[in-house]
Amino acid sequence: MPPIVLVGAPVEAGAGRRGCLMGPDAYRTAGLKEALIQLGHSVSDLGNLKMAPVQDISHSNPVLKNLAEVTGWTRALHATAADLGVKPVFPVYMGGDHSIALGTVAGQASAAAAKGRPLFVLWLDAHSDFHSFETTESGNLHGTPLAFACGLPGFPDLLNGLPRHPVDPANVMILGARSIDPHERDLLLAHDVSVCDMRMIDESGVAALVKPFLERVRAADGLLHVSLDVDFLEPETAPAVGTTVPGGATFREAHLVMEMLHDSGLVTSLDLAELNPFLDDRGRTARLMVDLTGSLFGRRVFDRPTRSF
Ligand SMILES: [Mn+2]
Repeated sequence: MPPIVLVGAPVEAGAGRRGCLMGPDAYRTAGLKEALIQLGHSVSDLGNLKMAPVQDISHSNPVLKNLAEVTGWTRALHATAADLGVKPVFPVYMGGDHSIALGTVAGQASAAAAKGRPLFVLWLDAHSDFHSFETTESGNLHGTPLAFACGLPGFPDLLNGLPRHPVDPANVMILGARSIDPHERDLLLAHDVSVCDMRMIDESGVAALVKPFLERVRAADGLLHVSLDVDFLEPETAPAVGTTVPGGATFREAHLVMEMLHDSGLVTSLDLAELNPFLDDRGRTARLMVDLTGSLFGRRVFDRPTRSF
C-alpha cells in the first residue's frame, strides 16, 4: 500500500454546533498515526490546513450559515486533494465536520479525471448529505457535500473558477442512512443514487450490500473514496457527534465494512468526518474511529486463507 498522508481539516463552520475543529487533534491524541505505523505503514502528518481567503461569495438562499468560511475550507481542501490524488500516496482527511467533503471529493475527482479513471464514493452516514445550497432548510452546509460531489446545480462557485469533475451518481453508494429529508429523497431518486438504509442492513447484512458495490468498482478500474461520518455508527457506541440518530451501525458492522474495504485493495482516499471531541466520553469515539481506520488499513484478528472479496 502507498504511504499514508494525514491531513488535518479543523472545520466546524458546516455543522450546527461547535467542536468539530478539535477533531484532527483528537485523532492525534488517540494515536491514529502510531496505530497505522504499527500495522506496517509509512505515515506522515501534514498538520492542519489553513482556510483559503475568500471574497465576494454569495448565494440567494438566506439561511446558509458561514458560507465564506465553508468556501475557504472547500478551496483549501480541493487544492490539497487534487494534488495528493495524483501522487502515489493514500490521503486520510481528518475532519472537521462533513463539509470537508465539499473539497476532498472534488479534489479526488479532479485527480481521478487527470488519471482517466472513474471515481467511486462510499458514503457511510446516517444522512445522505444530498441537499444543494438551494434546498437546505437548516443552512448547515455539512448537509450538502454529496450533492456537490455529484455535480448537482444550486451551488455557488465553491472552486474559485476551477472545473468541477462530477462523480457519476451511479458510482455512489450511501450505507447506513436513516434520516433523509423529503427534498433529498426526491433528488436521490431523480439521480438514481444507491441508498442502502439501516433496514437493508438489518435484512441482508452489510457484507451482501458492500460486496456488489466493490465488484463494480473493480470492474470499472475505479478509484474509491470512502467518507466515514461518525453518525454512521449507533450513538451509544459513538457518542461524539452533533447529529445523532438512533439505530445506527453496530461496532461489528462498521468493522466488517472496513475489513472488506481493506481486503478489496480498492480504497484510495478516506474522510473521517463529524467527530466532535467536545461531546465525547473520555476519548472513546476518537479511539473507535482510530480502530476502524486500523481495520481499513489491514488490522485483522486472524489471517484468512481466502479473500472475502
Ligand atoms: Mn454526513
